[in-house]
Amino acid sequence: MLKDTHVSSRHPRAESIRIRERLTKHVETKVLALAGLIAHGRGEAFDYILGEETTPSAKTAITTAAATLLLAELPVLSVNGNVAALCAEEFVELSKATGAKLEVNLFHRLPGREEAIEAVLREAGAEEVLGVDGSATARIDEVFSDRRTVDPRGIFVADVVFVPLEDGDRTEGLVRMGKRVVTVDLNPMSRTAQFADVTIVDNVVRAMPLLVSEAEKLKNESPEALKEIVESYSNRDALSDAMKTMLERLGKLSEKGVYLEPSEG
Ligand code: PTJ
Repeated sequence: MLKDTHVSSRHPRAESIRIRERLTKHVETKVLALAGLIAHGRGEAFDYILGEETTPSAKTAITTAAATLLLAELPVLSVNGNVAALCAEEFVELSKATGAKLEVNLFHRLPGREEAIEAVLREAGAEEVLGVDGSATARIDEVFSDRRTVDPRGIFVADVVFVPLEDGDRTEGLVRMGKRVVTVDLNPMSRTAQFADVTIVDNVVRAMPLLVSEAEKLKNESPEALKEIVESYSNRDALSDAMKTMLERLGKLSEKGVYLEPSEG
């Protein structure tokens, strides 16, 4: 396991620094692609504007995501470098709570990365990991990156796929294949956020523990009760709420040009 940061917990940005250091160290272990650092920086910028808090509409999306995974016949959680570095334990817990399979699926399939991510998942308690050891032999049509290769026992046949921090090209490909797509993305304008069926606009670090506890809470509910949750949800409204939260926060900040902590704003 990676050591935590040397920065004092009293530093005003201690948590953010701790996450950055974790990601940086995982570049060395090959779990994280270098581009993963850039992707994280983009996410951080949106999180700053959002207020670094889980919004009420993100909470609704989290409940809907849990219900969608629990209703699925063959749910699969797609794991990339960033999410393996940040929340491998929660992915394993979510997989156990919902019966979803874990599949490593990478945008940057560089030598050694699949194995490094599999090791992190196994260390976190995963018993089965798809998409590794040359098992990603199926293809998603019209996806123009390494993400097109998927495991024929996993994403290829899944009815629901959880693809946090995903690129839009494959999200579109999965939707074209008739799958329901659930994502976590701090950018409500990204193609993935726009094309997914359920978009949780939140930091994956905050969203994952909540998603695990929602799945635990809902797993004994009837299919009818779960369907009601899914049917009453509108992803368009969730995206609109996320954009409004950002706009309103920026509106307040811009009145005085002073940064407000989220609780003040
Ligand atoms: O490990 P690999 O090779 O599969 O590559 C993973 C990355 C993330 C590098 C790859 O999928 C990629 O380049 O993704 P994008 O196209 O940059 O999209 C990532 C999205 O996730 C962006 O919209 C970011 O704003 C968002 N994001 C970044 N960090 C977080 C986040 N959303 C939620 N929580 C975060 N911590």
